[in-house]
Amino acid sequence: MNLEFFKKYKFSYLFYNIFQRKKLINNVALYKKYNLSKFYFSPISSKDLSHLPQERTDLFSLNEKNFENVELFNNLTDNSKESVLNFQENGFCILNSYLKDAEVDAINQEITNMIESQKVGFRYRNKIMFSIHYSKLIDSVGKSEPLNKLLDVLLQGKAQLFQSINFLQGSEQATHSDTIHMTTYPLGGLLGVWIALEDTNAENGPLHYYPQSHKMPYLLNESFDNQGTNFMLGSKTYSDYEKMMDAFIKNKNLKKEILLAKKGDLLIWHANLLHGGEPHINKSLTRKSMVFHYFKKDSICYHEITQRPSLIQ
Ligand SMILES: O=C(O)CCC(=O)C(=O)O
Repeated sequence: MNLEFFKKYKFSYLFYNIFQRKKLINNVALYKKYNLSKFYFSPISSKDLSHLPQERTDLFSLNEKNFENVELFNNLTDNSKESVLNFQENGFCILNSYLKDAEVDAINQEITNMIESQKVGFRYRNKIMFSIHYSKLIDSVGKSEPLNKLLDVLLQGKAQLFQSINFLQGSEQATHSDTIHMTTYPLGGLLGVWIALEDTNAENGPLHYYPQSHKMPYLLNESFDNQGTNFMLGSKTYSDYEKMMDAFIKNKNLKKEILLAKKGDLLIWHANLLHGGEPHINKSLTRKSMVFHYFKKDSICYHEITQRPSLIQ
């Protein structure tokens, strides 16, 4: 039996997760709340939750009053304020010059030092995963109170930092919704925060997104016949998901925008905003950037494609 086949077997993760009780403890109360007969370590996917109400609680309206006591919002430029107020309409917002040059330089130096000392390395080709676990500086950027207060309003709940990803090159990731990777019940309990750690341009793989695509249905395992069985994950691959997404975008005639960001700019995307990375054409250039993903507290948090509960530190 090869490793890939073993990973398709749901119990392969289950045994690992039995020993992760501390990181999965929230599931105990949540499964009770939703009357799910599952252990904290059990495999979970949208199929297990399909009998629960599915109305879109993640689409709501926002106005200035929502941000009355949010210091970060009050200190934004008029352009960035307007962008935040339009978050629900567009599925994203941009805070220009969120970090100062010196703050970005310190983060870049920290990443260089961590790579040199082998504290972190690259996974999935070009991603440095979870640098927040190794760097107090990067963790403090993700957990910054002013930022988190703003995210709380956009999530209509408490934002909880789950993951970070650092890039030195463009991700070149095909268009996707984060919800296929980090999923919640109720749907929509996730935000992505992307920070430019240098300017992006047409040649170094800038970020792209499809405005308003967050209002489209969530495309999960069922959408590409990947639900699997009680024992096995679905037989489809991630590239099958990407193909389905590509066909969906063409069919709906969605319009892409490319973000030419300036060093220090910050973009927040909705859980279901379709986004990805453009080709990194000039490999002699870098495209340093950082992503934080936040779950909404008191949501059931899991990974749809691998049907695993999320391990929350
Ligand atoms: O930085 C990029 O190019 C895309 C990153 C991304 O899609 C993600 O982290 O979900």
